[in-house]
Amino acid sequence: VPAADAPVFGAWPEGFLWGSATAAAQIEGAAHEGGKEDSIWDAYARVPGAVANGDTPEVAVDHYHRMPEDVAILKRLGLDSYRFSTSWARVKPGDRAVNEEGLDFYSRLVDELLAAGILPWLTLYHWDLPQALEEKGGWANRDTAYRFRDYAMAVHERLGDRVTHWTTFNEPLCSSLIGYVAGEHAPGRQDPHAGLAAVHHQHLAHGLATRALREAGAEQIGITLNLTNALPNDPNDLVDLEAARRIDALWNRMYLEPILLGAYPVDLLEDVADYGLAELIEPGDLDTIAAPIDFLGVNHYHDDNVSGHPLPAGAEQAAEPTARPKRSPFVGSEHVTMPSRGLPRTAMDWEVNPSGLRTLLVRLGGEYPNLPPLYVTENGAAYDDELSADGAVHDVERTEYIADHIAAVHDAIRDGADVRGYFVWSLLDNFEWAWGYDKRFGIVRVDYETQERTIKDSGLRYAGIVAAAKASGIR
Ligand code: GBH
Repeated sequence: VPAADAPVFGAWPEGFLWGSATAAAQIEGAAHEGGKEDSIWDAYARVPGAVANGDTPEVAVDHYHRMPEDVAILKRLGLDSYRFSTSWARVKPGDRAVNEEGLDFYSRLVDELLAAGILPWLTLYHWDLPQALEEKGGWANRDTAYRFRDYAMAVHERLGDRVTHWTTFNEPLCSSLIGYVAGEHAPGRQDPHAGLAAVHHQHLAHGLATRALREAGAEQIGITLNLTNALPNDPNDLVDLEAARRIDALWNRMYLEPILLGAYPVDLLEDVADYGLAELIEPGDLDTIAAPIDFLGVNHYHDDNVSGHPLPAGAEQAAEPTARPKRSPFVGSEHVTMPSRGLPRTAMDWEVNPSGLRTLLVRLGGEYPNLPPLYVTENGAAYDDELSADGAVHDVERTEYIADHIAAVHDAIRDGADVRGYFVWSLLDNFEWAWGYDKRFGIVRVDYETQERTIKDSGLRYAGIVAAAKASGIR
């Protein structure tokens, strides 16, 4: 595959990990096979109007049945690592006994990856809680954190002899505030108290699982956060500066500080004082949450341009994926708006600004002296691409997006950021949550009728960048 003309932006650090990422509910399908029961996404997708076009994760891209073919694609692309998630509802359906048949699937996947020379990078929670646990209160129920630790241990017991890299949560912000407050993701609740309870209980679950995994001998343990640069729309406007502070507190520091410093930010606790976060913290919780981690995963797609003023009349609003009413996910800061900066946008309406990734990666090291090594665990773009008559997918914009962001990562490393790897989101077109199959993020196209896979130009270019980077010598 490698293209000789790919830019490499100079040499890369020794051992820099190149990969691609997916998530169980977005690709596996087989939603009710092999002993798997409903996750909250299976249940939520059945709510009329919840997901665009009434799409569901029932079949997705049939990865459950096509796993060897998908691993062969990773190998063909020359990637070092594959970031995937295990489905809790497949491993412990209804949170009952362990479903060995579910674990068998992940065991085969891990073996297939290792045989292909690809490092498995396993995420335990990418948003698909067993529906049976949601019916007991879901993440708003503190007990769910202890159930998560049990599930993590069940996966480790079966795969711990072969999997070295463990991620507890993917983007807990989304599965708490977007799922329990905005109601735009499963379970579709719109309750700020429940949302902040979900935040704290996911934190606790992360800490409990981190400790238990450590004791069980897991080598590398971390968490993936979706971090953003919260930029004041007008840096000279105090109202915009205050709004940006609030979003930085809620989006970034609400996660970074309990995990890295063992405390919630004081300003955040004030911003959300009406919603009971402080009251949920039990003695010892913050110590548990601050259990040392070996790496921090950073998912970054776009910056957030933040204002405390209403949007100008007639400003174009981002399209809504679904027919359901959506609440603001900005708990305690519901007045905040995100005006356009007039930059180019992807099909998600997200602004493209590669230098934001560089800024973010460099800034984190400056703000947190005990920051562990960073991995960009997701970065990528949705565009409406099509299969051409020549049988290829000429996704020029995605190709540029990926190359420009890789260049930004290289710049960040040159500026001193300790970044050890980069994973493109996503290996395959897939179930894009509330957007269903409308938005394509893959570097490999999937025909949803035939399930045929076609490596897009962006995938070929990425493979070329990886090959050239590896040949470029060591920084
Ligand atoms: C990631 O999250 C996911 O991990 C992945 O599963 C998904 O497919 C991929 O990105 C592409 O969407 O509340 O209106 O301010 C998405 C990143 C960042 C999207 C925060 C929603 C907040 C929107 N998310 N963003 S809003």
